[in-house]
Amino acid sequence: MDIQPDLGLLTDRAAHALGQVDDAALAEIRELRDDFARFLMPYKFGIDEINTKISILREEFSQLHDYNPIEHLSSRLKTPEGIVEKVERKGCNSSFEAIRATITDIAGVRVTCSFVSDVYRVFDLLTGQNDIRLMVVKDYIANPKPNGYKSLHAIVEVPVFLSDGPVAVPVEVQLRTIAMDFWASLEHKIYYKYGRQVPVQLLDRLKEAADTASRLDHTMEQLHDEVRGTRSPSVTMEA
Ligand code: 0O2
Repeated sequence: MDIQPDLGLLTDRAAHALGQVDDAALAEIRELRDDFARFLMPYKFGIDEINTKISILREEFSQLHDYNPIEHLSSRLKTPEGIVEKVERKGCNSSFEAIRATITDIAGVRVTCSFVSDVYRVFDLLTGQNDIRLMVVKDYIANPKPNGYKSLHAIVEVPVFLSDGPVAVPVEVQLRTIAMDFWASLEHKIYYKYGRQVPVQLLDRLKEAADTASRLDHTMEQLHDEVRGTRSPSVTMEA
């Protein structure tokens, strides 16, 4: 069955433009759309695999240690527009093969943890699994970006079992604390609001806010350890 676009949903201009497209070109566009959907499918499954692994770690940790190191788990599949923009920015060939080899953040999972030590613990537990291959690590916690951005980034390869055999799918995993996440989401909004030309004063205040967030992370972790009895109190209690 040939599905025709509902021209009633389009503006006159768009309907007119669509009317000029011949059948062969329309068939090519449909084929490209279907190829893109097929290309993206394993990445979606890669996200599912990593989400399952993180969820298992979270639940097991809660049961065994009565403590949950993972506050929040989210994921996203890069949109075709986002992929095309990155292909252009990187100057890479636009064949699916070249994209597969060059763009390693098509599948992305973000893990928000309570404390910095949890970030490294979850990273070790995930990358220590023997079906996971660690490809790249960027430790922006140990080495923050000049703007103050902090997170631990890992590109991991996870096997996805399709009907014609396994494929290794790269997934970008970003691990950060709640404070780092709060900072990064505001910085991202500001960056886009100003079309990437953020005023210097705002950049300075963002850097200050990143330093404040780091101190908060440090203090909260100290308090948490003291309350759990894994660290002696840093203040002397009055008698
Ligand atoms: P999205 O939609 O969040 O995925 P590149 O990927 O080429 O731009 P690189 O060096 O390969 O850069 O990747 P890197 O440094 O590991 O960072 C990629 C992702 O980390 C970004 O994805 C952001 O999600 C996040 N990130 C990196 N630096 C910053 C920063 O300064 N501020 C904020 N808020 N986030 C950052 P994308 O591709 O930008 O988009």
